[in-house]
Amino acid sequence: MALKEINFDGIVGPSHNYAGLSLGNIASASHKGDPSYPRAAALQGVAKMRGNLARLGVQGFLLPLPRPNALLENVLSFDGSEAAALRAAPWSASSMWTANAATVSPAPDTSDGKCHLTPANLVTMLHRAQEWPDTKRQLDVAFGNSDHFTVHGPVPPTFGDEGAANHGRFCEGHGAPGVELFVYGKTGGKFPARQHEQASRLVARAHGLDPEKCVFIEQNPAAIEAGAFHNDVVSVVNERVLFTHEEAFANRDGAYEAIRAKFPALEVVEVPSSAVSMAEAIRTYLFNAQLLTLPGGSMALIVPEECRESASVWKYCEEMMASNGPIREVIPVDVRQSMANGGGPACLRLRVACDPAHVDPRFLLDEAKADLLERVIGETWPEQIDPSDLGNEALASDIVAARTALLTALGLEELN
Ligand code: SUG
Repeated sequence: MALKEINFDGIVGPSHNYAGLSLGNIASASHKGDPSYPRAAALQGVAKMRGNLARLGVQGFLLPLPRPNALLENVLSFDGSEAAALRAAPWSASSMWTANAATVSPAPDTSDGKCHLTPANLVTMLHRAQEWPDTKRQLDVAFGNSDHFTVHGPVPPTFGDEGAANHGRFCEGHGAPGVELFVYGKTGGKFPARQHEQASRLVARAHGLDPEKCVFIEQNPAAIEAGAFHNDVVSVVNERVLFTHEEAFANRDGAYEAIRAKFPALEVVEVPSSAVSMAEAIRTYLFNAQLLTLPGGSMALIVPEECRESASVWKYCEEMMASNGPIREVIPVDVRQSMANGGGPACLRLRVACDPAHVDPRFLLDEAKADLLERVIGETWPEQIDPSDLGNEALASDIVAARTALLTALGLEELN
C-alpha cells in the first residue's frame, strides 16, 4: 500500500485544566483559574477526528499520559509550601497537543528508508518537560515495527525541542521525497523562544536527512513576543503549499527564497497583516489549522470555530475560497476547550506519513472505535475541574481510573 498521511490526534486527558502554566501562551494565561470541562473537551476532540476520518479514510490517535504524574510529584517534594503552579504541573493534560509529541521524518526522506521519530524534550516548561518518557513509551508501541520505524531518544536538554509544531514538509505528494522545514526561535522578547536551532539540526542529522533537502529558518521574534510560542500558530505546510502570515518569519523574503531554492514548486499563500493582523491571527488561530489534501486532490483548511466569528479572518477565508488558489474549502471545528489553553486543530495532531498497515492497529480509528472512545469518555471523564481541585486525592483516583478504563477498552494495558 502507498504511504498516506495519518493524523494522530491526542485524546484530551481526564485531568484537562486551566492552571495558566505556559508563559508566552496568551490563551493559557488569560484562562488561568477558569473551570475546565474534560469530558466535553475530549468529546470535541473525538468529533474532530470523526470528521477527518470521513474526509480522509484514515485517522490515528495517541493516549493521554499518566496523570497526576507521581514520579514528578515525588521529585518536586511537595510539602504544602510550594506555589500553586508547581503543584499543578504533574496534573497537566498537555500531552493532548501531539504536534509537540515528536518530529517525524517519513521514509522517503531518510537515508535508511525508515520513518524516524524523535520525541520532543519540551524542556522550556516543566509541565511539558515531564511528557517525553511516557510519549516515547507510547511511540515505541504504536510505531514498534522496526522494519519501518525508528523511535529515537529526545534531544539532550539545553537545546529546547518542541517537535512537529516547528516543522513542515514540502513534497509533491505525501508518499514522495520531501524537503523538510525546521523553524527555530532565537529570541522572543519578553517570552521564551522554545525551539533551539541546534535541536532542529540535531533531529535532522539523527533522522538521516539529506542536508540538501533541509531548510532551517528563524521565526520572527516579534511573532513570538505577540504570542506565537510555536511556529504552527502562524504558518502551516501541506505538500507544495505554505499557508503563512506575512510576519511569521524573521526574514520573510529570505525564508521563501531559501525554501524555493530546494523546493522550486513552492506555492506561498501569504495572508497580509493588512487583511488579518498578527494579534487577530493569534487570537483566532487561523494558521493553527489542518491543511489537508482531500481524496480528489484539492485542499481543505480545518480551522477553529473562532475563525468564523472574526470579521477580518472570515472575510479573508471567504475570499480565499472564492479565489483560484490551492485552498478551496475552509471548515470550522469546535475545539474550544483546547483553544482556551492555546491548542487549535493543528496542535492536536501529529502527522505521520506511512503505510497504515505498519502501525499498531490499536492506535487507528474507525467508526466503531470512535463510538467506544465516546462511551468510555462519557462514563469516566470528569465533567468539570476547578484549578483549586488539583491536588485532591479523590479527583486523582477518578483521573487514574478514567485513563485505565480507556487503556483497557483499547487493549493497551501495557501503557499503564
Ligand atoms: O505548550 N498549552 C500548550 C499549547 C500547545 C499548543 N501546541 C502547538 N502550538 N502545537 C503549550 O503552551 C497550557 C497548559 C496550562 O496552562 O495548563 C499549555 O501547555
